[in-house]
Amino acid sequence: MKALIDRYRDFLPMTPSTPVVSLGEGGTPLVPLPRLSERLGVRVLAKYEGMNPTGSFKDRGMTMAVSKAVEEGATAVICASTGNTSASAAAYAARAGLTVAVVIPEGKIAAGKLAQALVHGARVLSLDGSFDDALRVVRELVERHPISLVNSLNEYRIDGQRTAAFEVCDDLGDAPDALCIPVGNAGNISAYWLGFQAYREAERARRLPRLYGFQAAGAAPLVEGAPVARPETVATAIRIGNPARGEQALAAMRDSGGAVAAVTDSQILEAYAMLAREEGIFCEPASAASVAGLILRARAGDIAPGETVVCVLTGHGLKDPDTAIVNAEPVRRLPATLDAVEEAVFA
Ligand code: AN7
Repeated sequence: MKALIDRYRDFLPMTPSTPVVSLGEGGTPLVPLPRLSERLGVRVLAKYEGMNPTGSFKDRGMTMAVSKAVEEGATAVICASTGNTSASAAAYAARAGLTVAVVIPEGKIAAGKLAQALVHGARVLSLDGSFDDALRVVRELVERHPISLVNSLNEYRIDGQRTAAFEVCDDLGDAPDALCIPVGNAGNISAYWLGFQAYREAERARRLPRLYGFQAAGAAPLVEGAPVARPETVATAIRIGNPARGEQALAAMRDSGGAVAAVTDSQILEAYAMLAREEGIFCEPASAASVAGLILRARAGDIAPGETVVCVLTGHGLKDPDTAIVNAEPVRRLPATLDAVEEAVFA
């Protein structure tokens, strides 16, 4: 295992005394999507971030943030989270021997993510409020106590998450024409943009991609131009009404020649089911917003025929088994007889 930090050490703010807290993150596959590519007349690839150790892209930033927290002498870390950050923080804190508390919005975190935070021994605090309320509280708390905040406000998180852009360029030999990505708190899209820029400056890529960010229609503050007080979407990972890095993300999209747009829950679930059934890829609903968004962009003529587009599938489908089951055909119950099974299989 080569730690992500060691693979891209030249691009990261490591010192000789920074410990490497790693679970084997990064190195995720760039999977071609042949059926979708054919349908859209575009070369589409998925950056399958669900293949990270805790099942989401958060591990790229968490390996950096927790390594730096240890270097700086922290004994505890905390985050607000819609689920994936808490799962990742819990795992990396366990690995480093740190105490961890995670603050989540009541009832709105997917079952797999909650299980992860609990199994790794995090103190899980569920607030009667939204993610935005949780983030506000933890930001105030870390002002008062020597505890390290590992939300994407933490610059080390962003430093680490830039490595996804490096990997995309390394795999393709250059940056793609466009990158489609879900946007919640807007850290990841900001990190990709910084990553693509750093790689071009280092002459490891020749060009920059257009960045297209997608929010869920019920939680689309960057599209509406104002915070959303009560965000709602089936894509609970991006159920965020006041993104901390909203301005930075808008600038990235604008400067890259891309744009931000909203996708409805039904468009998200359609893309989610299509990826699973036609491409064999199980991602969580928030991740499918990137593909739902690409379909909109391609139909609007924003993607030229033959262009190479990378969709970031930010988290694994197993994170949210309830959404998978509720939106699929029901399981058929049968008596334990050959006749019944034969009839059901071949019907
Ligand atoms: C699967 O875990 O904000 O725009 O607290 O879990 O960088 O926030 C998760 C975000 C996309 C959005 N896809 O990324 C959290 C959290 C998945 C996510 C996003 C998240 P950002």
